[in-house]
Amino acid sequence: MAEHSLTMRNTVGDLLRHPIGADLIEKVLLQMGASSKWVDNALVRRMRLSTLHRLTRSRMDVVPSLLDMLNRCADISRAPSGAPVTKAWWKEAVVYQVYPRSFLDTDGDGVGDIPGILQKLDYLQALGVDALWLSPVYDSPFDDNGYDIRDYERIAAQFGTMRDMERLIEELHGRGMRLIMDMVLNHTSDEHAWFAGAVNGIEPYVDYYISAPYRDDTPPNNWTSVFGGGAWKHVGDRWWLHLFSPKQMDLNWKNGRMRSELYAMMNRWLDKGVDGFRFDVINLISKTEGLPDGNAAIGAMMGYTGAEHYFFGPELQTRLREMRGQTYGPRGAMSVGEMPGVGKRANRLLTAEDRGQLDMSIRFEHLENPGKSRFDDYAYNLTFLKRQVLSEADADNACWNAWYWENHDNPRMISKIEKDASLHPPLGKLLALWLLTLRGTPFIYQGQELGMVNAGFASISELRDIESLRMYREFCRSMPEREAWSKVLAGSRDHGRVPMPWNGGINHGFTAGEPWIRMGSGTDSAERQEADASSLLHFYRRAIALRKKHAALVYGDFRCLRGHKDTFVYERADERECFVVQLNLTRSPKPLQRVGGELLLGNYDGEAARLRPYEARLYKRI
Ligand code: ISL
Repeated sequence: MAEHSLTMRNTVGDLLRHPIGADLIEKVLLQMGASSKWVDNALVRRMRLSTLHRLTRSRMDVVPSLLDMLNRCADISRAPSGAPVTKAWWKEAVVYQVYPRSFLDTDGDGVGDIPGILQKLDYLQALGVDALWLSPVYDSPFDDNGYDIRDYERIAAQFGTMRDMERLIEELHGRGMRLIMDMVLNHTSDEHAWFAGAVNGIEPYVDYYISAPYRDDTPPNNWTSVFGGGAWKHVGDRWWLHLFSPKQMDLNWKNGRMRSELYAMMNRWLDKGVDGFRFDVINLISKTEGLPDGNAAIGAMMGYTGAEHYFFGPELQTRLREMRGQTYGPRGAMSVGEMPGVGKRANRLLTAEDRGQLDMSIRFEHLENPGKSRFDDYAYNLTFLKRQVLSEADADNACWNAWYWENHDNPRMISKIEKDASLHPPLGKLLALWLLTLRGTPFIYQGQELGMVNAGFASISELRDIESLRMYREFCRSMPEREAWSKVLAGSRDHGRVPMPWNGGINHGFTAGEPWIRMGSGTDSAERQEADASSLLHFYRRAIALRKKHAALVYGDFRCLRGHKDTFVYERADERECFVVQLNLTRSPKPLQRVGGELLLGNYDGEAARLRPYEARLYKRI
């Protein structure tokens, strides 16, 4: 957009007025562990970009790439809305993510299945959740556990049949619950019929994927894969792009016929009754025209090269609008987009109600402390999470957040924060109360309600995840094996993927066969927690029930109250009721605020003069 076009003659202040520019600067400062105050300085703001370039070029040559990137962004003007919050079922819902492979196996093949989910609907209903998000169950060669789809309209045999799927939808609806399907639309498996057509030069499929002619062994550009290694695979007479594994081929969203086929497929799922979609890495679908090289310094910072050419691509918003209009929008189904790299301001462009794109997003900024990555072994400090929640709290009313602490791509949150297992029970409850009293839709990941912790893997042979295996190989090239293992162990997605512990039986009741991945360690089973009124499972039920009973906990305003820096005290209030949440974010006692009111829920028995380790309390003001 012309009014936003930036040149080297512009200033740092101009950069900060650009929504994506401001997001990126915030990200870079965080990554460097530097304070955001740095850019509040008037002198810095007045500095010309040419000067910034001269000063930083030798260490981090990013300014020209950044300008190009920002000048490619379209449709970025947004007047503040301030519109009142509209009501919607998905704002009131508590979503529960099922990772079907590891939920419950009913046929003894060691892999969870849809009949297993059907068997546990009573459990889920008793927990109080309203909607299930199902990680992919489509036909797949399972190179990336189903995020590599071979056929969008078949159910993988190991998970069951289409009839099982239809029963799941019926049973959920019969209970007043809903189903959200995971849609992986940035890429398909290389075993998808379209890709077979493409590599054989059959029209119209060649143009369904992103490719370039093969001339020699130099790939079309320097992009690397998020999972390590190059991002191009040579098949036949062409190079094909894969931002993830070499079996996950990026679709070409510039091709209208391909898009129509995707939309028609989604509409057939909606016809079956699904209530919404979780879109996998949906912000990656539009790539810079001409696929230019990525900036090396940005690549080094991100861990993979090229991201500035696709994390907020030129046609992203147009495509999201088009998809909404032609599929779920007119039917009132909900959408939540997984969007790595998208910051607060970009998120507003993509999820504000009046912009007709996505309803909510799954973002990443809160997952790691400043300067840390998932593969660093460190103790996560919860005061950072408080900062992130506060920074989202001023998002305008027409944007609705999705909040989550865990999913199938991350280690377990309790383990990231605290090594001392004796503190895990209060910590698990603090995380529950926090999540369920925020403004935004809470997403609970399976096993979180049981306080599952990291799996305690003993060696690389126990890991199954393609990302872990590829990153391990990559790390081993530049560091001793022991160090590589400790990085992979810190960040492996498999921690979140070990099976659910249902009871005290063989394989904790998950399977009668050999589980596809080893069982976790040290978590109380659902059966034992069911019998113990003081368990985390019961605590989740109570917290969910309170959220459902009191609209102020869903739609009410959020206000942070003054308190100690290591505590988080906030209010949720509407015109009828007011609640106060008080959290001790650390393992040592902290001052208690006298808030008055009735204690509705807490993670310790009785009252104490100070907040105990990870103590969490919910009061209702009278
Ligand atoms: O940000 C990341 C790497 O630095 C990753 O977390 C990545 O963006 C994220 O894993 C994307 O996740 C989704 O798409 C992947 C799939 O493997 C994940 O399971 C899925 O959630 C590719 O489809």
